[in-house]
Amino acid sequence: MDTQRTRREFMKLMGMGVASSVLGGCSHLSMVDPQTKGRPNIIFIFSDDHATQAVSAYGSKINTTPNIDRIAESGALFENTFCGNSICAPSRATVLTGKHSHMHGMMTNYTTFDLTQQMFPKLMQQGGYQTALIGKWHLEGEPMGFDYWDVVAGQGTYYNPEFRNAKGKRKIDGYATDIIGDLTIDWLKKGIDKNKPFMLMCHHKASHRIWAPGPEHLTMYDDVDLPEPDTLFDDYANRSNVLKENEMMISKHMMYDYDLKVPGMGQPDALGRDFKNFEYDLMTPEQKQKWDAAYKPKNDKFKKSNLKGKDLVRWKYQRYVKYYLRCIASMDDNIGRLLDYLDESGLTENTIVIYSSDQGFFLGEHGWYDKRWMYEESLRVPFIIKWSGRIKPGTKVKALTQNIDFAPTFLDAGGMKIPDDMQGVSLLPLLNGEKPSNWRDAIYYHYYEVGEHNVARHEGTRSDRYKLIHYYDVDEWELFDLQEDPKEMVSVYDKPEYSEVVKKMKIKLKALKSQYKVE
Ligand code: SGN
Ligand code: CA
Repeated sequence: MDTQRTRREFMKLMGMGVASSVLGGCSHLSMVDPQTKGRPNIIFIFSDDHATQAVSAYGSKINTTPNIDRIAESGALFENTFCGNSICAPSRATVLTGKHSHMHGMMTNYTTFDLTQQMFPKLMQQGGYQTALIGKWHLEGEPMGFDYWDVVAGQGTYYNPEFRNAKGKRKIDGYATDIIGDLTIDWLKKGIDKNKPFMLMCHHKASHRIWAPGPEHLTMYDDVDLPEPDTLFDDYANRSNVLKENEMMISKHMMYDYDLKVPGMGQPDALGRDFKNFEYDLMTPEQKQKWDAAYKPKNDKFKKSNLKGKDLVRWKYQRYVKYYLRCIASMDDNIGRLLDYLDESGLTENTIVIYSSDQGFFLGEHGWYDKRWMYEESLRVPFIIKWSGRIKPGTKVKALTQNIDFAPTFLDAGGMKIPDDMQGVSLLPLLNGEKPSNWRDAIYYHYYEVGEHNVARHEGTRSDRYKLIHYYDVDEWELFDLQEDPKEMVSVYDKPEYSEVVKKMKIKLKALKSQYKVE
C-alpha cells in the first residue's frame, strides 16, 4: 500500500463529519474533555511473547482471557497482524519508529538502538501529547520521548522486580504483572496532565520466559489436561534442512529447574545446560512457601513416575504451557482492573485502548517453545483496539497489517502528520472492517539473529494465501500454501504445480525489498 490515508479520509470512510482543527480535526468535540482539544487519549497495552493461540478472542483452545476479550467485544480484532522480525528488542524498536529492523538499526536483541532517531512518542510530545511508559523497555539506555517512564531492568523479573525511573533504581516487592498494573493505574490517577491528551504505553513482562506464575495463579489448570497441538511431534521433514538444527524443542531444550520448575533432577538438557530457576531465589520466604506448596508435591510425583519418550514430552508440554498461561492469567486480571478504572473514571469515553504483543510464540506447535521463525504462530501478533463511539463493537479486520503500522496509527489517531519515512501506514481506515481497495497484498519479514535457539537467518513474504521463506545463508527456500497446509508441514516450493506461485512470490519479495529499501 503506497498511500497513507489520513484521519480525515478515515472519518469520511466512517461517514463522519470533518471538524476543522489545527491538529487534524475531530468530529466529537462535544463528547469529550475540552482540555484534550477533542483528541483521544491512547493506552497501548503491550505484552511479551503472547501468542494469539492463547487469547480466547482469537479462538484459543487452551485458555480464556476474558478481559482482553472485553477490548475485542467493544472494538475491533485484527486477524492478520504480523511482526516484521519475531524477536523482542527489534519489535519494540519497530513499534517506536514505524520502520522495519534494517531502517531503525535494531536487527537483533544485541544491537544498540540509536535513541536519537525519530520515534513516535517524541512526535506526539511535539504535537501536544503527554507520553508515559511503564513496564518493559528492553532497549539500552533511558527511554526517550516520554514525559514519564518507569521501567524494569532488561528483561525484568517476575518476582520482586527492580524498576528504574528518572529518579533512580528501586526494588518493588510483589509480582511484576500486578506491580505494572498498579503503576499504570496510579499514573492515570495522579500523573495525567489535565491540559493534554495522553499516550500511555503499559508494557508487561508477561508472558516471557522463565514463566514464573504469580501467587494467585500457581495452581490454575491443575485439574485439566490441555489439548496438544497436532504438530507437537513434528519431525521437520519436507521443509528446509535448517529446521532440524533448531534449539527450541520442548523435548530436548527445556531445562528441568529453569523452565519446568523441577529442581534437583541432575539431568541437563540436550545442550548440556542445567540452569537454576532464578525466580525462586528472588522470592521472599512467604512467596517460596506458597510456591513449594503448589509445586513440590507434583514434582515428587513426577520424579517417581519415570516417564519416558512421548509420555515425557507430553508431560513437559503440559507443564510448560500451564506456566505460560498462568502468567497470562495475571496479565488478563490486570487488564481487567485497568479497563474497570477507565470505566469508573470516565476515561473510557475518550481513550483508545489497544492490546498487542511484541511477537507470537510457539506453544508446542512443531514441538517448540520460543518464536523467531516466520511460521504462523510466531509471526502473528494480537492486535485488538477499542475506541468508544468510533469502532463498532465486535468488528473483525482481515487485512494484512504489521507492527510497522502501529506508530503511524497512533500519530493519525492524535491528528498528527505521519512522517514520509515511516514505513507503515495508519490502520484507521480499516476500523470499519472493510479493506480499502489499495491496501497491501503482502507483508515483509526478516529475522537476523544468529545465536540462542539456533534459528537460521531468513526473510520472506506472506500474502493472504502463500508464504515464501528464504534461508539465505544456506540458500534454501520454502513455500507454504496456507489454505491447503495452514500448519506449515510441507513446503511446496519444488512442486511443479506451484512454480507460477513461486515466481510471483519472488517478484513480490523483490518489490517489497525495494519498497522498504532493504538493499
Ligand atoms: C532470553 C530467553 C530466550 C528468548 C530470548 C529472546 N532465554 O534470552 O529463550 O528467546 O530472551 O526473547 S532466557 O534463558 O533468558 O529466558 S525476547 O522476547 O526478549 O526477544
Ligand atoms: Ca518478546
